[in-house]
Amino acid sequence: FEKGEYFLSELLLGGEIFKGIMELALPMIKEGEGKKIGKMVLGTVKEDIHNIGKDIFKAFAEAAGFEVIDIGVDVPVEKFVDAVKENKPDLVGMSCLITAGISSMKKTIEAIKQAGLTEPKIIIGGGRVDEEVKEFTGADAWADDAAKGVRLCKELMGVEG
Ligand code: B12
Repeated sequence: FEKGEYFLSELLLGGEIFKGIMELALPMIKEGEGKKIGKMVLGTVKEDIHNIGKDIFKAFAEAAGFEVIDIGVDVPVEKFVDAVKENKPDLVGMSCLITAGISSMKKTIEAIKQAGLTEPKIIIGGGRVDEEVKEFTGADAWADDAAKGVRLCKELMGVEG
């Protein structure tokens, strides 16, 4: 879409098709799986409504054996904190594609820590994240692609493979 080789509408439709395929494929991928390797609360941060990348990462994480509690897009700080309190996840995943979302991530991470919820490791992802944003926000890891994100989640959990 940025090089003009395909259009936004095709990306959006592609995202919907991917979602539909994963609904059919995930139960088959998960067949015969052992126990879950970890639990993750995942959402796109406040100010940001992009969901395509989050949903792709979620599908990759579920296929790898994570239980993912998806709390949606434009997620306020308090909703993240409440979801962490309620679900006691091993990991918190935050997706961010717009610059305004960077300060949302920082505020959310600070609020989670201030609430005494220091157990879960925090991974940020999406087009607007890099090492500098990781340092600024206080996250434990960052990834701008889903496969790398899942690898890092396993590393953060101390899981092999
Ligand atoms: C599609 C799109 C939209 C769609 C969103 C549809 C939807 N349902 O998500 C629509 C048209 C609605 C939209 C709206 C807007 N958009 Co928009 N959008 C895009 C676009 C073209 C593609 C994003 C996308 O889906 N990429 C494909 C996915 C698969 O990639 P991804 O998100 O990076 O995800 C991958 C990885 O990052 C990773 N990942 C993602 N999340 C996570 C989370 C974790 C934890 C991990 C580990 C990994 C991970 O896994 C994914 C697969 O590998 C980008 C351009 C770009 N270059 O990104 C602009 C872009 C993000 N949008 C932009 C803007 C400005 C907006 C608007 C503000 C426009 C406006 N003025 O209204 C609004 C947003 C309003 C808001 N408050 O959020 C800007 C942001 C600029 C900035 N620096 O802030 C961009 C960069 C376009 C640009 N070049 O200006 N947008």
